[in-house]
Amino acid sequence: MMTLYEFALSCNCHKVRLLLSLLDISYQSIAVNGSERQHKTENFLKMNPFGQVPVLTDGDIVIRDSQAILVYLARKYGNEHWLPTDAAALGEVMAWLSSAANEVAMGPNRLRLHFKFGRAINLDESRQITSNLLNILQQRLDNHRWLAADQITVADIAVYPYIALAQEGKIDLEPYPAVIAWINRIQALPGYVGMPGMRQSE
Ligand SMILES: N[C@@H](CCC(=O)N[C@@H](CS)C(=O)NCC(=O)O)C(=O)O
Repeated sequence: MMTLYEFALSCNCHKVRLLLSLLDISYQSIAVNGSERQHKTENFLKMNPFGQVPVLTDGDIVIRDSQAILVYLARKYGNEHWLPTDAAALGEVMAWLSSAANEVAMGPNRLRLHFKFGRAINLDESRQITSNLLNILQQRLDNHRWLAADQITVADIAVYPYIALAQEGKIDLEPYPAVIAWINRIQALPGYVGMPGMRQSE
């Protein structure tokens, strides 16, 4: 059975939980104790030298990084549509996975860390990155149902949690109706699981 090492309140962990659930894969969850710094212990660092969750193990295979885990799960257990093999389509998915690790992490993620957990950040810079990101998402989703293709892919799953938790970063999504509609589409998927604090579909 697969094992997911995670923090309950981590969005990077939520995206993995979400894909596991959408793919109807059973797994064991190990709650890593952040306040006891279990993610910095020697044993944990053997799995992820960066000392971060999520980490997924599947037999002898150990995968770190939420984007990498989504790719692994999609290729091994998902249909082609989650992670296309066509070069151009795959490139499009990878571009959004990269945005998840960059703009999403530096924008909405940092704002949530600041307002929910008290982390010191450059507020102006994080808000600027977030506003630019949301404008780009709005433009894309205004005339497409999904981020990278005509169907849902891991790109949508990678970007989704921090956007659905925007309110925890004091981000107003009302100016971005296409983004709200996309959140609603994801929440309507069979097998969808959310996490506390997420925007709820109307
Ligand atoms: N790029 C990594 C980032 C992982 C990450 O930032 N994890 C956070 C929880 S969301 C963490 O473990 N923070 C503890 C630390 O960095 O010490 C991913 O996408 O998995």
